[in-house]
Amino acid sequence: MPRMTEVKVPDIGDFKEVDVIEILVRPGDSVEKETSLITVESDKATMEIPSPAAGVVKELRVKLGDKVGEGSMILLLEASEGEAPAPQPSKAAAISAPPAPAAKPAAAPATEPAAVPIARHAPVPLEPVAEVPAFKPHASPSVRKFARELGADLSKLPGSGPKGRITQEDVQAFVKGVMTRAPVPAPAAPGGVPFNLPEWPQVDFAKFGPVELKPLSRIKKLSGANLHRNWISIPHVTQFDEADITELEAFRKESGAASEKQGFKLTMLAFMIKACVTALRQYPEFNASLDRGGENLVLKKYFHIGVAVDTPDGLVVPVIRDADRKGVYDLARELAEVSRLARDRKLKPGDMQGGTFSISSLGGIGGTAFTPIINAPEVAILGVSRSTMRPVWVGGKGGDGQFVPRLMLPLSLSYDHRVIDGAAAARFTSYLASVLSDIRRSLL
Ligand code: CAO
Repeated sequence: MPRMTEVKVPDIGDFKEVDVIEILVRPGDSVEKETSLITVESDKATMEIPSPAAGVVKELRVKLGDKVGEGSMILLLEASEGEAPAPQPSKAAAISAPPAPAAKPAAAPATEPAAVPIARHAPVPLEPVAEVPAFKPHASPSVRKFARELGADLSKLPGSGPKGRITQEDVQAFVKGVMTRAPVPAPAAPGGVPFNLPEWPQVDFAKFGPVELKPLSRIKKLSGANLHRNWISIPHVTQFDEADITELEAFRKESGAASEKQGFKLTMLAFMIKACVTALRQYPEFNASLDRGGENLVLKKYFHIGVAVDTPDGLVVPVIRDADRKGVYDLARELAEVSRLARDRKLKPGDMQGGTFSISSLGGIGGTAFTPIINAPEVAILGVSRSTMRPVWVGGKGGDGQFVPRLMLPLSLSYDHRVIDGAAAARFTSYLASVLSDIRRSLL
């Protein structure tokens, strides 16, 4: 039988109230005994609160910025079978916990009597702030350990956490940046200097009015670093076009009842994926990547389409695999499923890998056009904006044409100009628009 354990803040010495500055686990995470759960900070020290037992985190009872003290609930833990009930740390033990300069909580010797395992549960004080030299980067023990393991020099990292603290995401973004920089030649300015920009303005915003500090989400920090890299290292051009989807929308509405019975919507996006695959088959250089040296194009014979999903934590791009082998109902069902997983934060890293082309649809929200950023190492991304009913001049070059109401869908295709020429991009969007205007073309 699983047993629920209430994990509380142990004795934290003289401090009555400390701030929760990092939450290191999420519901559903499996933790080992001693895995750090949260980091708290007083005006003198930062410390991590380790788990008193192995198990699965069921429910978090703290959030960033909360003030906690001894006995405050941190989380509910479903202890693994065979785990002894977790004793609450005593004051004496917490006080006697040795300051641990290394990130790892002090491991108890195997011979330690079972009755006094408290030292293992005691918070692990980090370097007291007062002792930190001015130049020493500010980071928690686990972040220092993480950086050490990856060989990242903390003194080179800007911290995005409160008071400039370096977070695990900062280290990840830094390492990712270093790893991905090599294959992509940095754009050189005249004189061979990659960038020679003035320093970022340092402004004390609070001088001009009240402000509030809101930390960026983990997803935003990670995707922000990638978006920045892609934006500065790929020469983007965006081709705008529009597709007449009057018939397609009528067909979608007619066909929607069957999917609604099965609990999902037959969305326009499912048809977009289908139409994009048809266009990608016709123009294979859009379903490709540059190789590491930037001298060859790797043409992919599979069609894995990334779809940008807006979540409360930021943008994620799950990948619909083998979209060429799926019908629109299957695509619509899968889209509903990945959007749900994305919003519930349940996507796995593998669900977001292997894409060959991406679609970003803001059509459900609004706007007439935008310039999406290419999801490297892909070479193109299609932005879709809101369709509108508009008068369109139809037929009659000799004066016998007329304006008719048509449902027009705006398309914005950003492409890597190192790989794709403007003419090819215009052909791609024209062809895509023709497929959307007559979806039977995707059968051909
Ligand atoms: N024109 C007009 N209406 C549209 C439309 C379009 N191009 N696309 C969708 N709609 C309508 C839908 O029909 C739906 O209407 P009903 O509620 O009346 O049925 C409504 O807008 C909402 O659609 P949706 O957003 O739920 O579904 P979707 O399949 O269009 O999109 C998803 C799914 C996951 C892509 C979307 O929810 C999403 O997250 N979009 C944001 C992506 C994003 O942030 N991109 C930015 C990247 S660059 O920073």
